Amino acid sequence: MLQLYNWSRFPWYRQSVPVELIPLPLSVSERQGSFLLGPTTVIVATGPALASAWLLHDVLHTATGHAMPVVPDAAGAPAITVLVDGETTDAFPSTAAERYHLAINEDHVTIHAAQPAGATRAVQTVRQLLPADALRAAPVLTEPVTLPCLTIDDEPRFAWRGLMLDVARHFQPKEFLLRLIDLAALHRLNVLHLHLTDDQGWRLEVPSWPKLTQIGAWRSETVLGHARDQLGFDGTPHGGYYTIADLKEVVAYARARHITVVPEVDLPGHVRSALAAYPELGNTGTTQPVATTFGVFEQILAPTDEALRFARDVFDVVVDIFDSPFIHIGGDECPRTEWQQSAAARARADELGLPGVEFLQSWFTAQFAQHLRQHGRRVIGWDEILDGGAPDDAVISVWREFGIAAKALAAGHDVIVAPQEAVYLDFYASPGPAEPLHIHGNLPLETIAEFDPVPASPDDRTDGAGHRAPGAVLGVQAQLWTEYLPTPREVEYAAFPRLAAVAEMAWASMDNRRAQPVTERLTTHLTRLDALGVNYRPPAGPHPWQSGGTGARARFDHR
Ligand code: TNX
Repeated sequence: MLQLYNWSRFPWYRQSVPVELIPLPLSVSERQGSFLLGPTTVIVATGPALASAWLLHDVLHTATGHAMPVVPDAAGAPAITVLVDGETTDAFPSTAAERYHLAINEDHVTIHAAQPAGATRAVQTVRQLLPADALRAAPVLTEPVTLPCLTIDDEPRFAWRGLMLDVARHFQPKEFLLRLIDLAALHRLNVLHLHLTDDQGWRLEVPSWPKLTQIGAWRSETVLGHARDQLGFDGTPHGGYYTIADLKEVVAYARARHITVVPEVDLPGHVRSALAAYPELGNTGTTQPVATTFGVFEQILAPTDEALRFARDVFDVVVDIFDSPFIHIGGDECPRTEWQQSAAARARADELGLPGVEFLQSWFTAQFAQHLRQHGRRVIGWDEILDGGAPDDAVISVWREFGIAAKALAAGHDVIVAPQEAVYLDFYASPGPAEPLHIHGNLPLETIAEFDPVPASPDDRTDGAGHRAPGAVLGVQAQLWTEYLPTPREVEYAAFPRLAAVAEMAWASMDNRRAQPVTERLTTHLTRLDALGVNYRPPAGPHPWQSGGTGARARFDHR
């Protein structure tokens, strides 16, 4: 029977397959019938709709092989009309800017959005409504390609829907950043946060401080297996950096998809790569190489005018490259040991009238924030910047635990919810013995699927900071730290499909998520990832012979 009738060859068969969109739109109503993407189809757009229309053109041309020109008037041809009311009025981050309406009828498709960002989100929804094989890099479908008739009205729950990639621990090629932007766009994410500097490598060209990349972008070798196992070193140099032109290209590529690239320069800790290049910026006057192992190091910036000048020079380059209204200054894991041991640091703290050296990080943060404010930008810091007090306008990336979100909100700070227990994709995806080497932890997709990123009582004033109005949850962000994810292959394995569940958390309402759990809607999505060649982790777990990382986890009994 199945051999006689291959139903999947008939377009009308596909219409009866329920659409499985990730993330779930706000509302979907499906109808019978389909719109044919044929050789005479045109895309109608003018003015502020043109950029999204051309994006759609590229998607559909690749999917079908038909040219589908972008024209001002359909002139009777079957048409996809992209209508955008005007230019952007609600600057990022704004959910209103991302609203869209998509209506697919048998004779006509309409995308309508008030602002350009909304129309680009609709294009990504159209991508998911195509058969999965239409996502391949060239047309392979032999049957006519159709879109199912339906109406979607959509708007995200959160304005900040991010993915952080650590390109410092392991340098990731520029081409991979572009691919990741495409994959993020497919999931209607809108932030790529690049962790550009850390102890193990400096990845940002700064012309006035050339040794940052000449020396700081390279390490002699890398620890084998997990750092805590002390298995020795690989003896292989590792490194790389992005030129200013590379990063401008990444920003422009992202901007065309209404994705904001948020740069992070991690200060005043996590700076071994900078200190290897310019030891005079440190507290001890000794030269240490770029770190070859992973963890938290004591070497940090000295609280000097020279260190401030360094930071300002770096941030001046950063604001020239990146159009993000937010600049991440790191601020995590900054031990005070060196400041405590340094007479100069203690003297500086006294001179500044600080109660102790532990307040020097607060002072650094305030200086960075002030400088960036002059450039019209706001700082973001990891939640440690709250210790000793953070500038009022600083946004807090909550990472150590979700509970910190409520405190940061109560103190008046806007918050990005990024806690280890819910969105650290560098954690193990299961406790199974065949998982490739990861950093630690256990974060199954099911946990992500259930997590609600809004604290129960955000204005519960726990720390006496009652004089300010509570901050807002800007949104959610997944983290991909790359200590144990050396190449794009391992990064994709850690990211997918868990990132789909993060995207759903960031976009969809809790009601929709509960009614149609993402865990039950992955099958079609995985065929999309297959078509795109994504090295995702199979939901049933890794093949027992697979060694997807830097070594099979099974060899090391750390779960
Ligand atoms: C903590 S998250 C760090 C990173 C590590 C990560 C590993 C954060 C702000 N700091 O330096 O890569 O844990 O999960």
